[in-house]
Amino acid sequence: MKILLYNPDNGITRNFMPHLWMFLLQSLTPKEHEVILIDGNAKAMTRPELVQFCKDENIGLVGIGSMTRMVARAYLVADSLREAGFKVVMGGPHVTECPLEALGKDGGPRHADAVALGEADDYWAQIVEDAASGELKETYQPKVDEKGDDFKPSLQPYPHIPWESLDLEQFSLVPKFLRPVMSKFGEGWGKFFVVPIETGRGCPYGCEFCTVTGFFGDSIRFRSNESVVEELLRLKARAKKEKGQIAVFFIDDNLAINKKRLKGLLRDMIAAGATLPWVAQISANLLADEELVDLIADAGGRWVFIGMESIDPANMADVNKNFSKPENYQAVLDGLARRNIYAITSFIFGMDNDTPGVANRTVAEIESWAPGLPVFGQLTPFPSTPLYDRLEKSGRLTRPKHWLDFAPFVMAHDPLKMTIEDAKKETFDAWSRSYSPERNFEAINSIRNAPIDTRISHLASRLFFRGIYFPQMGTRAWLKLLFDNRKSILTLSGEGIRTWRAFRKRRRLEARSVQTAQ
Ligand code: B12
Ligand code: SF4
Repeated sequence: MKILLYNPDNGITRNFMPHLWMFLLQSLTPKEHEVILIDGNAKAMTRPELVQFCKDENIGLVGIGSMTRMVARAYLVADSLREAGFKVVMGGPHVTECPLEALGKDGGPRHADAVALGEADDYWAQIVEDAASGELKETYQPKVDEKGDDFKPSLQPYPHIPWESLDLEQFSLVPKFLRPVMSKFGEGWGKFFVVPIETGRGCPYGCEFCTVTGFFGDSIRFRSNESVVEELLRLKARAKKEKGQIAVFFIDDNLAINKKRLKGLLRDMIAAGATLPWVAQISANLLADEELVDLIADAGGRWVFIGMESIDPANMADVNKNFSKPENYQAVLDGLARRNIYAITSFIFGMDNDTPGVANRTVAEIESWAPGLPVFGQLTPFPSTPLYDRLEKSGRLTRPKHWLDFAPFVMAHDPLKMTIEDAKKETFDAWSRSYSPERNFEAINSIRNAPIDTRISHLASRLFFRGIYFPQMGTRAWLKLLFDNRKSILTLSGEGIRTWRAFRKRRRLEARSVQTAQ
């Protein structure tokens, strides 16, 4: 049987990083079946095109995964496929939280033939076998222990994802026409992929707005260091072979949740030379450890994603996140910047203690820190979170099923000290001020003593990162962005070319002096 695993597009950006679940389930599929992956963020297809594709390929089962934010799109795709007679199974965080919705058992239309709840690693093969024999059941979920808790996959052993041979073409971030030229730069930039790797699952912190503790559980499971190192080495070999670059996104919710384990892993990575450039999510409270930050730098860590949420301690307490202290943020970022590591700092507006002007106050504070990539969202009640329950009980939800009429940057509940409209304006203000061409130039200038490649990567990340949240899909949007930021780009390009020429000259002289010595 041929299986299509499909991820809906997020309507904002075309390409960034593939979703791990697709590769994982592909690796866990019994060998007699063939799996095709399509990520709508990388390969845009209309619904009729997708239906035609499934007909042409004679697809026997379609698996669709989705976050809450894209679920309305996922349902539309599933509806079209089911109308054309294809069997659809849906999985991922949203359907786990709202299975009745996907199955049409909450009064709405049905979108999926089957739902896969929670972590599907241990039962995916069963779904495939049932579909192949025409006996697909309605609900699949992990086995439970005597207390009724899900058995969680141990991650040891971890499936072999064949990164060395997978077709990653749809995910390359370098446009085709630039590849021949780019492959000549440095060690080669002919292709650039960001690849998701997990080293563990679970988070015990239980922040009020987050689905992770409920979904993955509060006990943490880790892969063995050897299996992570082995996967990294395969990726590194592929990058070298293809004269391209591969960066890794460690998608663990808190890579340093067990500092001793992480230090061990980083030491093993360094010893094995498994040091690709990487980004990871780590909470601020765990980054005060100098030894850990040194190891992160030595092991290839370039960016750390930190859920800072708010600069107001009262807000942090409201969402059960006061283990993360705003007064320590500056020191943490300075410690990272000293090692040429920068942070993606994530903030949430519309929290209960926020008032109009929160964007200006927050951005002013951010601008006084080492530069990073700030991202701004709004407090969103995802289903099955403690936040959702609290707001529902207090009658504050204005759009209880906000995902069915998804509206970017429009809150689904009334904040206490501002309006929904205020929160939208604050969010836009924060984004525009933080990524204006002037601010980009200022940020790059503030790290003028850092190596040129760090500064180029910082600017490129600023230009790219905005596109995860704001539409930046077409060539026109990109050209405009490049034109607006020409001052930063020209300054760095000039310096980059001079450095490259000096490097080539040095190499030629070295080669000549070796020849003379012989
Ligand atoms: C990496 C990541 C991202 C990446 C992008 C996704 C990518 N390309 O991988 C980035 C950083 C861009 C991102 C952004 C956002 N993210 Co995010 N992200 C994650 C993260 C950390 C890891 C995802 C992952 O790969 N997990 C590991 C895999 C193995 O788990 P999984 O995806 O759940 O898959 C398993 C099962 O769910 C199941 N499964 C999944 N799909 C399917 C499909 C089928 C058919 C089947 C059978 C089974 C199945 O099988 C898998 C194996 O067990 C998760 C948290 C987490 N730990 O999962 C949050 C998470 C998915 N993100 C979340 C959110 C809210 C966001 C944002 C909206 C945040 C914001 N406020 O801006 C943005 C959206 C931006 C956008 N425009 O899309 C929430 C989603 C909650 C929800 N109910 O939807 C999560 C759960 C984190 C949280 N704090 O709650 N994210
Ligand atoms: S926000 Fe981060 S730290 Fe808090 S529960 Fe979620 S994953 Fe854990």
